[in-house]
Amino acid sequence: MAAKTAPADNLSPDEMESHYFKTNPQPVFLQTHTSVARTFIDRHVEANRRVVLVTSGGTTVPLETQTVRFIDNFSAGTRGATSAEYFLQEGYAVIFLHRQFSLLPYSRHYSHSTNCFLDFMDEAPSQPASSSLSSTIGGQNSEHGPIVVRPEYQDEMRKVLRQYRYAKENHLLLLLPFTTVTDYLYELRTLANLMKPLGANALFYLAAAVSDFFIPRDRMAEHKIQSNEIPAPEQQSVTAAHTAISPDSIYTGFNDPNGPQKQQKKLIVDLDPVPKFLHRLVNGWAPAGSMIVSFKLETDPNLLILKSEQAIQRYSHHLVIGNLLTNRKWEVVFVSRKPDGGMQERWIRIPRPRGSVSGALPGMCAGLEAGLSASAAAAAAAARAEEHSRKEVEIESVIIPELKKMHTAMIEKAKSAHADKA
Ligand code: 9Z3
Repeated sequence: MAAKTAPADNLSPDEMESHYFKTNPQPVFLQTHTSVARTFIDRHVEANRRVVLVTSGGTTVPLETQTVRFIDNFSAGTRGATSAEYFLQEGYAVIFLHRQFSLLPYSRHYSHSTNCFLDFMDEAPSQPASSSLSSTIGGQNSEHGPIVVRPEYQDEMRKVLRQYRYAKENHLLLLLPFTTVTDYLYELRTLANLMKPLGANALFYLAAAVSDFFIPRDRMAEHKIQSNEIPAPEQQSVTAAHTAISPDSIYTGFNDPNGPQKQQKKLIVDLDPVPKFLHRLVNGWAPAGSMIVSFKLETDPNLLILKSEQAIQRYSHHLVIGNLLTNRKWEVVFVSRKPDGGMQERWIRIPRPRGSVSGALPGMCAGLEAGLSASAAAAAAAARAEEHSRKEVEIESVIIPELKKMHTAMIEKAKSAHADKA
């Protein structure tokens, strides 16, 4: 039997782009994002500041237009959110294009289940009724003490809070959420085009885990996919609108005609490849002279370098940062072209955090602690405090300054080429 060909096969990157964006509708919030991003970028063009677009988190692949079910991936957005903080520290303005509800710069320290924010807080003893503090709580006299940050976390939280406020007050961080892979691609294209006036001051840091497969809109079921036959109209006590759906028109339900008859249908999902838009980003969407860094995720160590090199050869951008799922928090590899055109690789490693399996800091939320005795809970709290005071190195604290150096070299080169021409 002949293999089924995807509609976009044999198309040039330009044709693929126009086919994809013509056939898959844009996100409803694209216009609003465009207008806030334009203001943000204009401000930093004016200040001659470098701007990095950080993409972060996973993308969903909806199975229905009115989406009940979707395919997703593992990414929590740790890499992106952490990197954004280090870019801000290095003086960049950051556009943070992230999967909605994934980790955000700064709040990541307290929002995730491994660092439950409630574990950082306490209720201070109540003040005497005459004190101004207790009388102002909730606008009335209160028997309750104020909620405070526990003493052992004060220093760290103050530091995070100050950095967060600084970024916010100086308009250095723009948060733009997306959900689906198509939303992501629309946003990436729009933002890259808006960034054109930044020229060499623009940097793209593509850390989002973008799905390689999707269902094109013209093949997507409108309504929730049914797992069994919809009763015939005469037996049905639902509205006319529902009876209009014929069981034959349900896209993914399937029963093997040769197999035993079953009540429930199988769900066979037929996905197309998501066109590779890195080529279009490099050769059209992004500003001339900007720096483009993509990530390559693998699970097989034997493929990591090979696939990273392939990406550089295929898309001719500046750097691929390769990482493996299991050790991505303490080991990455920079793969790029040497000046003579050959490939080079450079490993960046940090000490593996103690007692860590996946690289996440071992933490414990109140829910988990509830079953512990008072002394065990106290010991868990003390361990948590120790963990926080022991400064774990984050690999992004090494990656980002390295990228800044490379970006600086590119900007300098662009400037001297410009001066030579003049
Ligand atoms: C990465 O490789 C990121 O480092 C991770 C970060 C997704 C592994 P977490 O969010 O994980 O911190 O949990 N991102 C890029 C993965 C990707 O989809 N790359 C594409 C590919 O490999 C190219 S852009 O084809």
